[in-house]
Amino acid sequence: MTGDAANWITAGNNLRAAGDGGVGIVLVLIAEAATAYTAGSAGPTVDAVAGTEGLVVTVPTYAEAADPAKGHVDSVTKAVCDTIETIVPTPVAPINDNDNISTDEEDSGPNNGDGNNDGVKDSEQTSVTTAVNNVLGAYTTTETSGDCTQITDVSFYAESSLAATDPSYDYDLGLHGFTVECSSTGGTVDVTYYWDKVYDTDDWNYRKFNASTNTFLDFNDQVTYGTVVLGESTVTTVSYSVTDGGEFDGDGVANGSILDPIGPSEASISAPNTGFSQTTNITLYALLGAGLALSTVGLYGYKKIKR
Ligand SMILES: [Ca+2]
Ligand SMILES: [Ca+2]
Ligand SMILES: [Ca+2]
Ligand SMILES: [Ca+2]
Repeated sequence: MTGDAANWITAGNNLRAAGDGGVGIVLVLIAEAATAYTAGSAGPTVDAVAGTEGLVVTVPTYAEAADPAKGHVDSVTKAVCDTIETIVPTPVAPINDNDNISTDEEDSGPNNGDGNNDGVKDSEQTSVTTAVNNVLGAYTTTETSGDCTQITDVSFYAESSLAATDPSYDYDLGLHGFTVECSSTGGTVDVTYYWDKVYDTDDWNYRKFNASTNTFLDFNDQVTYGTVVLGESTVTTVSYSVTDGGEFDGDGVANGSILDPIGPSEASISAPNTGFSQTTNITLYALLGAGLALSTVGLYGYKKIKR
């Protein structure tokens, strides 16, 4: 401060007290201006334009205000940038939730892109993924919680596309699956899968495909069915848990990641696999029929010969 300290204090305090907040105004006072301001000049009311966020730097001379070594230039530059950000917010870059489903696809899903109805767009949630189930031709949503909440992929499979098919069960609605990363090895994920509409689950029998052994496991006693209202529609949900490295982890290893192909099945129309395929059975019936016809003809011929 120089001998004009009182002027500086008055000017600075007036500026700080001015305005109603909100937008920051940056002012640099130099001695002459401060003196003029407090000398009774009615002048424009700088108070009116200086917000409470305003930066007031008081220096005795222009030279000092401009002297980089004094740091005023840096502080004013920073304040200007902060002010500009306040006035013109930086566009928010789309959040990459790393679930391998585009923001556009998730935002196009049911309930305005909030397929699990938690008030947050699924495109902004690593733990929630809405995607087109290409077996159904409809959107479905996968929601994870617990130890594993970074979904890295979701997939949908026709049974015929798997490395093995289930001999005793059919999966008319396909299977749904995901890969999720866990916060620790051996973690457990709690999953809720949101179907596209309400289904009659009475005959459903959820089974799990283990990709490491190419076998299907009965999973129905592990799942809980429910319904949820999504906007104007109601959908079936299925909830269950899977532990990394456990029996139902599709990759079969405790490695901090869970693989989960699963789906509702119904028992095949044909009898459980006995070694005969359905085609074989039909052929067998045809042969039996032919045999019956032959024996009738034989019997008739026998009778004819005898007569
Ligand atoms: Ca996404
Ligand atoms: Ca959501
Ligand atoms: Ca997401
Ligand atoms: Ca695993």
